[in-house]
Amino acid sequence: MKKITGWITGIWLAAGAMAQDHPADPQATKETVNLYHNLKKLVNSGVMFGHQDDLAYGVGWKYVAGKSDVKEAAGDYPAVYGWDLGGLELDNPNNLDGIPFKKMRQYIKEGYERGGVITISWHARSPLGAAKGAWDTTHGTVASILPGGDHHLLYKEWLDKVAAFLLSLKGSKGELIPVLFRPYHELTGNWFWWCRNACTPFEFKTLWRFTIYYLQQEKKVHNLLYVYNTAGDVKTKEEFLERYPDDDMVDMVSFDAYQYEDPRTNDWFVKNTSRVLGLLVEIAQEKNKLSAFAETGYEAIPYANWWTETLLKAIGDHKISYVLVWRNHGFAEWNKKWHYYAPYKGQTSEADFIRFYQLDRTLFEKDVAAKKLYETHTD
Ligand code: BMA
Repeated sequence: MKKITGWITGIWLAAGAMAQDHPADPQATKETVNLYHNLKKLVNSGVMFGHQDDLAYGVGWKYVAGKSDVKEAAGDYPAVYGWDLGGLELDNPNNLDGIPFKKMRQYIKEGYERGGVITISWHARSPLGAAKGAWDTTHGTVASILPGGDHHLLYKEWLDKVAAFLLSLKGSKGELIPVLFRPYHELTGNWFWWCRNACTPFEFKTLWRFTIYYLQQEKKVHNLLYVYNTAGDVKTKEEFLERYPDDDMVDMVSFDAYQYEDPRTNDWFVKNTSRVLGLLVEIAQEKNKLSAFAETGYEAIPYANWWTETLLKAIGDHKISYVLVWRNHGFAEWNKKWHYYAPYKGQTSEADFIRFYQLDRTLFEKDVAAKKLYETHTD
């Protein structure tokens, strides 16, 4: 415990003199700083649409150059591309959903070069080696990887691999690709080893602060904007912020929430999302941070008007940077159900998705490419 306190004090003091309107990382690369400022402005133009694993596969296809279910349905790529590093920590060649990291790096580069935005989450396996991977809630797991813990060295090795991957993401001029990094997501849930029921607020904050400190200061990773992400059922601002690692290590606040019930008979999703977005946007304003609805979707989108009748209503007038829907896996053998969240050509909700796409307020890749988010703008 002594070690932790000493270390935290050091970081706290080092971070004290942070400038107000700048990414949390004082040494963020030029492109990362530009992205941060441009995203601050972009909320006045609209909400970016994002999709997990968009370029890697979709319903009925895998690894086809240039292909995207979103593009085939709407005519443009998503503005935000989500990817996940789960498995990288184990030296696996593929991530937890089967995407080779080599291909992922290439897709990230493609999306970035076209002007899109990259976000990365990390379903890291339990460091205790639990069979359920990230989905394990054994108490003490987080404590075991903090400074002074039994698995601290292992955790640093994991971060070395994460750092190496993040530093390998480069644009054509050799510049590092900025990433909205969203580790330890859904932290207020009760399903991952870093969730609320598996560690104390102090342990969580220390996990976050150590992780960011290590990537930034020890590994010199300066192409990240840090995204804090809760589950979707937070009741109050205090609850949302109970485990918040502090302003000097967060750039964006966000939450995840999915549609489960039929939206025609159950309005929970619209009401709840709108309520939590209200809290989120207030917090973002108070703290001068960005905000996002970082994961959502209605599995297999069985309701034809879900995009404009449900999702759009849920977002309402809230000014957030993006909304991202989860991956288009296709048919899931594990529960014999279709598992996808974006429409593909011919899917039930395609026509409504096109209406959603055509709105001025929704931003897809061409819209954001025109804004040149990685360049400096003086206006
Ligand atoms: C879940 C499902 C899983 C997947 C996990 C991480 O929502 O899509 O199949 O492994 O996300 O991507």
